[in-house]
Amino acid sequence: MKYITYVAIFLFGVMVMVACGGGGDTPTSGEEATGPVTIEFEGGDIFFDKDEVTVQSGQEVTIVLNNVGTLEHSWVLVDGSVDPLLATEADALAGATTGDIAGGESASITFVAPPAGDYLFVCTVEGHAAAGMWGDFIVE
Ligand SMILES: [Cu+2]
Repeated sequence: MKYITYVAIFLFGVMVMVACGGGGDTPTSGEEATGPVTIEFEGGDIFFDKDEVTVQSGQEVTIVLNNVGTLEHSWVLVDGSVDPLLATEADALAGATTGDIAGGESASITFVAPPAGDYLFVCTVEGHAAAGMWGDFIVE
């Protein structure tokens, strides 16, 4: 009797796992992979709180820059071939620039992630990239 009970419980468990596994998993994870994403940055005197982020090509990306310093800071997306120390707002891709944001202020920009590749985000305020205010923006 006991053995049969264990077998019955085991088979029931397998059936539940199969039923659930075939459910909504695939569409949900697909949506999450390409759905909009918001990435929040803290920028201060003189740093970003992140040095690398990764998004999906074609994904709608919202960047929030919270300037927690007293100096002006910016967040500008540029191609990976650009020297971050020489980058200016004119290098911004896909309209992805916050412009110069005063200390204590926040800004939010939304853009569509460019084709897969290696990009950079840079604070284009003079001297800030040289002090380390840039990082890798990876598009998969
Ligand atoms: Cu800066």
